[in-house]
Amino acid sequence: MINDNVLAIILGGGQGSRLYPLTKDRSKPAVPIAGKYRLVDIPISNCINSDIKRMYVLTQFNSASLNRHIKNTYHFSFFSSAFVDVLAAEQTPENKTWFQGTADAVRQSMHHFLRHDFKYALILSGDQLYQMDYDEMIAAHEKAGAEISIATIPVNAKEATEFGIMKSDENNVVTSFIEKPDASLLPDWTSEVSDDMKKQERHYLASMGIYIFNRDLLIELMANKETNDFGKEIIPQNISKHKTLSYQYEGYWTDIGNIDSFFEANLELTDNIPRFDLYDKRKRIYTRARILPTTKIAGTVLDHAVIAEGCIISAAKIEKSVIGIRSRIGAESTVINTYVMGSDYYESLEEINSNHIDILIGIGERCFIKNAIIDKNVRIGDGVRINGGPHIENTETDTYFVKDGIVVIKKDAVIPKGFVI
Ligand code: ADQ
Ligand code: ADP
Repeated sequence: MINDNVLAIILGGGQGSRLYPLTKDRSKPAVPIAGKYRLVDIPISNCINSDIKRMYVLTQFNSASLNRHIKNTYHFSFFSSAFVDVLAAEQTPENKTWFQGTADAVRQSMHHFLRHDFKYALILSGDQLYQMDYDEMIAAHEKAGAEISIATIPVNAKEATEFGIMKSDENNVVTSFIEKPDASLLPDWTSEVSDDMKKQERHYLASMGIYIFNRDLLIELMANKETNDFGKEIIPQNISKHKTLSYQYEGYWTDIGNIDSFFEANLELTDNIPRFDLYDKRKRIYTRARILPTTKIAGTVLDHAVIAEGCIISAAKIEKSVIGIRSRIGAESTVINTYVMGSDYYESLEEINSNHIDILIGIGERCFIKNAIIDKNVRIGDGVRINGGPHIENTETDTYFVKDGIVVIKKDAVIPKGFVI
């Protein structure tokens, strides 16, 4: 089934580099998560599960890995109108610059969207982890006769300063909105929330950055070239002019737009009952079907490990870690609190011999790795010690980057034998 009324627009990331260095060589939607997926698989899967099958992904730059991933993953029937298309910021005679903000990204791509019939544009963020049925939100939007809808979630005071916060009336119509309020303003912005939310001290109604706009209104708003951002300009300027509905959601939702939250969200998948459920067949998360061999493990103590396909593991111990596709981890190595993204390819014996490769792709023998993110195709020599944690200062070298105690080994980096971080 396809919901022909809706066109989805996924905001795939601006110039902002909060996920650096994971976004050094790839666009944000292509960042690998959860061992075998990429960030963009989350909103795309939510759309597919909600029968919304016409999607555009807006991104600041074209990356080969994103295009390959989309092309190789989302094949729809030849006879269907379904598609996922990547639109990278492009220079045209009218637009000489990159996207200036979320609304500018939408504005610059309007000519692509308007080729399609749709009643509602569903605008989604590309850096959030959640499983939501957009159908229900669209039904609420239609029932209320709204022109704009915003998905909202109750948050606590600490989080409230990082989001758009709003108030609504008894019909859930938004009456006021403030983007990322200063902590001193918060006392004026509490809302009536459910008992469950009260118990968790989640008194503020935050925007999830998920919007529905009626087609005609979107065309009208995009004609104003002065406004470049939804949260800072479009939403606050229009709630009093156009009926704006708050669609409240209380399920699991987390923003994974920076290294710290990205790291936590990945490691949380190793919990006994993770809040993000990859095993729910009604809310399936899709990704590329790679036809990889099974994972082979020898002599390893595994404790809360999530391990993807195609790995060859002889480590001593893996604890609270996510191990991505095609990972190789050598004997007597220990990996704790770490997200190993894995590799894009296996090295053949001929390649190793003919290229005189000294340090193989993956993690060598007798290594100790804790509190780290190991990006794709990294070569870690034998006896390397990476001990992340609050004791290390933020720093950057050619091969690694430390942010808030998390050590990120950059894509394709080579860490020599015995190196210590
Ligand atoms: P932020 O997340 O801070 O707040 P923003 O940085 O604009 O807003 O990002 C929104 C989404 O758009 C992200 O997925 C981002 O990667 C993407 N994006 C940003 N600039 C882009 C560009 N130029 N081109 C393409 N994509 C771009 C917003 C709202 C808040 C709300 C939070 C919820 O402004 O009101 O509470 O989202 O996370
Ligand atoms: P996946 O979806 O499996 O992560 P990608 O398509 O993003 O895969 O990445 C795999 C890429 O790695 C392919 O483009 C493949 O051509 C490339 N690749 C394969 N072998 C090698 C190699 N020896 N060196 C560098 N890149 C390789």
